[in-house]
Formats: sequence, C-alpha cells, structure tokens
Amino acid sequence: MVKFADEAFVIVSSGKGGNGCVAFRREKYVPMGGPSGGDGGRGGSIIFEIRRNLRTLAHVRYKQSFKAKNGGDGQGSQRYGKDGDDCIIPLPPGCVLRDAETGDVIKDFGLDTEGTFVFLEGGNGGWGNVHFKGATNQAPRTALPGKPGETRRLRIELNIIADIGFVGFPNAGKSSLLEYFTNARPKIAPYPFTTKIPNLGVLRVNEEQDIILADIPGIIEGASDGHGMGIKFLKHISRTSGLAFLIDLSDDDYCDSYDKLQKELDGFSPLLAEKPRVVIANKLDLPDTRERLAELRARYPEQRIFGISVHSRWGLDEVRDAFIAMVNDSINGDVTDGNDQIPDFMQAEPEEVPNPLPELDPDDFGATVSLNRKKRRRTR
Ligand SMILES: Nc1nc2c(ncn2[C@@H]2O[C@H](COP(=O)(O)OP(=O)(O)OP(=O)(O)O)[C@@H](O)[C@H]2O)c(=O)[nH]1
Ligand SMILES: [Mg+2]
Repeated sequence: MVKFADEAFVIVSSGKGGNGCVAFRREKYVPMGGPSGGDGGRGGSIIFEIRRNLRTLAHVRYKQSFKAKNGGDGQGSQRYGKDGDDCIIPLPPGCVLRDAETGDVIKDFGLDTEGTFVFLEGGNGGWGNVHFKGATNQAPRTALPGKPGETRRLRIELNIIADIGFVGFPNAGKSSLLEYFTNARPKIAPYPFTTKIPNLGVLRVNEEQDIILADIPGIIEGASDGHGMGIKFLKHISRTSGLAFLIDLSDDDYCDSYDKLQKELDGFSPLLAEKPRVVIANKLDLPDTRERLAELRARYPEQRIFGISVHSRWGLDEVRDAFIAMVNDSINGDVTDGNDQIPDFMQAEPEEVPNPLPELDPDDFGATVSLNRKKRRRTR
C-alpha cells in the first residue's frame, strides 16, 4: 500500500538557560549593600504549531535545523536575564512526529487544523547570588549556571490530502492544467488514458498557503461499472474540498460530459458527488468552441462555467481564484464536505489491472507527487 506521503528530517534544539550573576550592591551611603546578582533568563522552547493553510513539509525540509534562542545571563542590580525566544515550527494538518532514531511516535496531530505542541522546553535560567544570602553568608559568591537546552532529531511525516481533484473525460486537459498551475510534470499526450496514476502538485497561493491539486486518470461513461480505468482512483479525491470538472470543448460529447461525469461520481459515492465544484471548459483556442461554450452555459445556467485554453493561457487566473475561494470556503466551514465520514487518508493501492489496458504494470501504481512550490507567476 503506497500512501501519498511527505517526510522531513529535522534537528531541533531548545535554548540554554542564562547564567545567574554574582554581583553586589555598591551605592553611595549604602554600606554592605548585599548580593544583587540577578537570575539568568529561561531558554526558548521548541514549539510545533499547526497551520491549516499549509499543505506540505517543503518549508521544514528546506531549513532542517531549528534552534530556540538562549536565555540572557543575569546582571547586577538584580536585573534578570531576558528569556530566550521560542522557536515555532509551523506544520500542516495531518503530521506525525517521530523520533528519528527509534521511530517512536512522539506526537500524532491527527487532522487537527489548529493547536500547538511544546516539544522541548528551554533550560531554566541559573540563580543569581541574591538567592544565596543567608544568616551565615551575607556575601555569597555563588550563582548557578543556566540549564542546558536539549537537542533531538525528528522525523516528520505527513499524509497528503489533495484540496482539489480534477475529473474529466480522457484527453480533456487535466494533466495540462496541473502542469500549468504547479511544478508537477505529468505526461501529456493527445490520446486517452495518458495518465494512469494520480499526479499531485502544489499550487502556491502565497507564503502562507498552498493548495494541492490532484490530477487523476480520465473517467469514461460506464467507468463505475469498470469501463476504461474504472473509478477506483476517485478515492484519491474523496477528501478534497472540491472538484474541478474539465470539459473538452473540441469533443463532440461536450454538452453531455458534465452529466455523464456526475453519474459516474454518483456511482462511486454520494459524498463525492455532492462536493462543491468548478466547471472548466477547455481548448477555447480551437475552432467553433466559443459557440459550444455559449451552448454549455445556456444548458447549465445555475453553474458558473469557466472558459479557458491551457495552450493559449486564457482564463486561467479566474480559475486559480475560483480554486482558492473553494478551498477557503471549505476551511472556513461554509461547506460541509462530509470528510469526517470518509475513514482513511487517500491511498493508492495496487489493484487488479483494468481489462482494456493489460500492459499496465502493477508496480507502476502509486502516485507522482511534486511538492516543490512553483514560483508565483507575475500577474499583470
Ligand atoms: N488545443 C488545445 N489542446 C489542449 C489544450 N489543453 C490540453 N490540450 C491537449 O489535449 C491533449 C490531452 O491533454 P492532457 O493534459 O494529457 O489530458 P488529460 O485530461 O490529462 O488526459 P488523460 O490523462 O488521458 O485523462 C494533449 O495533446 C494536450 O496538448 C488546450 O487548451 N488547447
Ligand atoms: Mg492526464
């Protein structure tokens, strides 16, 4: 069983506590002012924080080593050292922290979309000599050093959930759209069933937000009865926030494909069939497609239908905005997506090879996952 997973190894260190200080009060008219060395500050802690907009571990893989700040040393006049700043490591929902050496689970965040976890506390600051004053020792020359921080090596695992799943007949341009929006480089070819395993790619919205797009194999009429590549791939997009229906305007079936696709989704699961969606009509660069788009819009007046051409780069900014809006609506709870009723993370399992495609290699199953963030295009 192959999971779509991302993994990162990191070294984390909490901060050392600051040292206590030995000092005496020296002031005019105050003879024998006594000890006045302040305590050291606390070292910073290592804290993991779930950020619901994050989707990958790209940011931690890139940095690898995380250190909280050391506490400041205590000073004279009973001045205490400054506490060291904590180091906050943002993580996407769905992470598991493990000890890198033993593999033991340290923390499983489940699907929590918020929350923090203090993993390593910083070292305590040492006492300054003010603490050591006693009846018999009026001028203590003792202060304690700060406690050291701790360093651990961790493995962070993430089960990836796609945000938006592409559904469409073979050849509609699903992989082309994924290639445009993300760093994924799926195979694109002018024949059906080019895509045999799902491809995931990351659409970068901004520093804070990524959206994972899933391009799955084409669906044909009767797929729910096992025709073509079947519909088992739909489980990869069962937990998404929404779907993108791709319709090929150069295909003579352009007018019926939406209903046909919807029927196949119904055959898989009503939860999937009810997901929010955007409808995208592609290949507007080809002849007669504008009329076809108008016809399609007339047929589904309640549905917003985006006309695009991936080749000519038409209409793609609007689609991007619609993707972001759909994901944000789902994050903000405007939509009940029924995800809690679908038991497991999406998984790619080797299953029996579909009949019309006997050359499919079962070892080939799984998914291509391209987690690099694509540099944002300059929008004019
Ligand atoms: N003219 C035109 N051709 C396009 C456009 N977008 C994609 N294509 C072509 O359509 C063909 C199919 O594109 P893919 O992206 O492989 O389609 P797909 O939906 O992933 O197909 P499957 O993987 O077989 O399901 C390729 O030859 C693309 O070059 C477009 O906007 N205009
Ligand atoms: Mg494809």
